Amino acid sequence: MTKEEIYEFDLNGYIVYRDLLSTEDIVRMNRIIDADQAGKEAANSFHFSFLDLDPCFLDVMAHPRTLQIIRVMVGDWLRLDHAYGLQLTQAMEVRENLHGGPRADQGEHQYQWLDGKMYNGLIVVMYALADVNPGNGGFICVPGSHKANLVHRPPVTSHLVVNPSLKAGDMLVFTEALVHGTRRWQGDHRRRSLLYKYSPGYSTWADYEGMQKFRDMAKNDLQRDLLRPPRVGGRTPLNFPEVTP
Ligand SMILES: O=C(O)CCC(=O)C(=O)O
Repeated sequence: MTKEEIYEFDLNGYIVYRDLLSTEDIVRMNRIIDADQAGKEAANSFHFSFLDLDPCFLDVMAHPRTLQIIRVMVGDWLRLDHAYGLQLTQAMEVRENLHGGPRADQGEHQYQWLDGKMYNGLIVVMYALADVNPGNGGFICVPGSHKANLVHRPPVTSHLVVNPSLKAGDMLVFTEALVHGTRRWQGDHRRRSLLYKYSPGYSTWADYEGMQKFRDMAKNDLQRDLLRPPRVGGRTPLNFPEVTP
């Protein structure tokens, strides 16, 4: 991360990177998900699972540019905690809400600096597979709330709440220590996002047992290491891949 990017993430608790996924990737992933959901209840469900639908989704988990960024946030032992997709249409009911915030979930949601280094708990990498235009709804947050000194969740309609716009292929990264949530979808098209949630190597938010099956699908050491169970003793850092321009 550049100094400017670190400043932005520190200030707001989230940051958007543009064009992380190519148009071909977006079309392909949407086709795979559509095919999986065709005729199923999942097509109308807010949450969906996708990680085992195609090897391309584990490739995205290990995206070199993404890992380079979240390494700064989570450290050299980072691991994939869990992943799921979110989709919304105007017709879908969604419980509008704000949740998370500093020290939430037994203190797991955390944001701290020590000796010039950033420390985070669960970090969310959200790839947009469809545009989010101004006022569309979907992901919302209270910028800066990851550093708030009071426990408070304003109403979703508060002037403190923002709804970041995204183009398909953009990536929004946020800390779960940020107060964040969802608003009803107002767009004419369907919202669809893939959420990859990464933890420091010593911790887990989700039940690790649910992640074990994905490890068998990993096709290289990096993917296997990203899917390791949490541990401290004797742990080796990830072997981070080169980022090619
Ligand atoms: O993107 C959204 O609508 C909400 C995501 C969220 O609440 C979460 O990742 O915890």
